Amino acid sequence: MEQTFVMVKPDGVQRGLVGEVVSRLEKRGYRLVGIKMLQLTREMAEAHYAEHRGKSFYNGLVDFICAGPVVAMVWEGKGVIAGVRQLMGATDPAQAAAGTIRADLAVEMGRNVVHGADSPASARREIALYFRPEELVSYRRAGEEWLYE
Ligand code: D4T
Repeated sequence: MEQTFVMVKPDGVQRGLVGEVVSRLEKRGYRLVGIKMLQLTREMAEAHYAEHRGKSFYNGLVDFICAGPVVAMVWEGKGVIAGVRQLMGATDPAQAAAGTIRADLAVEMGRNVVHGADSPASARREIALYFRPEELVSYRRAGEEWLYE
């Protein structure tokens, strides 16, 4: 089954939105297979956002993601990478579709509550950055026969 990496960013943790984010993914039917709270070091943040190094917003982004604890998660499900991106909405909350996490819970791009991997390669890279294989569990959620045809 496809897996993706999701993070509740420091703003989401401080604003008490961890449960809300988890709840939206759970209700869609995705399976939570790994979760941990951690304080990112600068080194981890730079590895996470390596693709943005050199961009104007990079330093602010690294400062922000290290500004408080985050919740890192691995979610599993059919089409979960694209599905989570859809539930999150556009990077800029002002452009995000109504009903998405970012449209409903955020105002500005630099405080957009949640991160989700944007491709299978990013998902693999990010999962490996935050989790050892033995930290992920394999199980089936009750009622999956009512979710999948
Ligand atoms: P993340 O990676 O946080 O899930 O966001 P996206 O995948 O939706 O968007 P991204 O990689 O393009 O941006 C990463 C992160 O940088 C912030 N950002 C982005 C910013 O502060 N200013 C900007 O101009 C851009 C493009 C927001 C998300």
